[in-house]
Amino acid sequence: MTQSKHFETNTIHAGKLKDEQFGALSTPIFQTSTFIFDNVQQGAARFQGEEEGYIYGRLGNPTVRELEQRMASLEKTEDAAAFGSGMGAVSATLLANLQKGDHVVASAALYGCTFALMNHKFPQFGIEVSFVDMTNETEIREAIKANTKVIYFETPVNPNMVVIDINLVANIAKEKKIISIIDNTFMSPALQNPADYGIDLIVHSATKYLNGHGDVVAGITCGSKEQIENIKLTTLKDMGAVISPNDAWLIIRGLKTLSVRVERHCENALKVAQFLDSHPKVKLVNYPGLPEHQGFALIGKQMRAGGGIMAFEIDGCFDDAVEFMNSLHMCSIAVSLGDAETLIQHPASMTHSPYELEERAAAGISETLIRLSVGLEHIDDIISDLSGAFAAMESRLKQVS
Ligand code: LCS
Repeated sequence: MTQSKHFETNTIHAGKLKDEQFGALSTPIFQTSTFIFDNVQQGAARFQGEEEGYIYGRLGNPTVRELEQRMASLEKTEDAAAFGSGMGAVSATLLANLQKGDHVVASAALYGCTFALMNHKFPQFGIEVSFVDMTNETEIREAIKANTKVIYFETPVNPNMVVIDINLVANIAKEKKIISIIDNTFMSPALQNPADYGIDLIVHSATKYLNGHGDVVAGITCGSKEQIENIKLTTLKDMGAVISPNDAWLIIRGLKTLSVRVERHCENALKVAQFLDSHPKVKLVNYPGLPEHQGFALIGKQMRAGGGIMAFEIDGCFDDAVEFMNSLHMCSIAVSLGDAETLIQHPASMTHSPYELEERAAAGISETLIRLSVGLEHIDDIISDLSGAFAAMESRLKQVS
């Protein structure tokens, strides 16, 4: 099927490979490590790129190819490459575009392992990184140097939910002829299409909304044919963060319900944010769907809704935050996000522990910040669990004092 103008239809049909042999509705899982050649000449021709066809599981697989085509269609890019993890996608995409002596401008606040890769590993390879506040145009422009090759950011930022203006970053990158890379994990293509603004490469942790069921770790990069070919022939092929066909199939299945899931995530999250915002024990709520949020004005422009994730601070100390989280019954204390289950975590001690204390402070990640990925349970049950945990925290505090 050709591309529809409707996202919901595309999540189900666009990029699907037709099963010519049996007409299977659901994509077959080609659970194979290698592919048989008819003869030596055919094997040689495939290795030389003179004949199309599969060679070996690390170089390509039909089930994986379908996932890639589906994601390229949803992100409105020419092509895509799938990986065995989001970090596989992030590292392979960056390293395919960087070499010794290059410079990167990156957002000061990033997912913890992306930050660790750039801050701890890249200097060992002679790649320099400047971390800036990407909401500040002057700071971005001042950080760009003659050897800047890549500009890298997430929006909303994990975990503090700051929203960065995609159009602004894309325009600076185009003007300065720098490759722009965005991590679109938090919004997913259901809510945000960075390609509309001319962003060059879009990476995802497919572990999150794309799969949506908490049973796969995977990643995807979407971009031009030329860029994806470069990644596939260098850092994917030679570093090997390959996805399994079975995991690719689970994500294809997850994608079919992406738009309905994300719609409900957003609906529930807005109600949870409003509840937290009005709770006396909550100091602040960072949710882009609330009118007072710094990124609210970009809703309806670069993002279609506020998403399913928020960060908030309890009016109290670190121990109070711990007490609150330990008093929850239904919400699970777990890292990851975008699953059917409501997940709650403490960035300073969990996902963002690769940051030093001062680095966290500079990135706006306080010690009492809590991140909540609102799930698909009934809204009354989510709010009742949060409400009960606040009550338990308060009664414990009264006993202690
Ligand atoms: N990018 C973002 C924005 C992420 O949140 C994550 C993982 C990754 C990349 C890496 O993806 P992975 O390799 O795990 O598939 N974020 C996590 C989080 O916030 N909690 O647990 C993992």
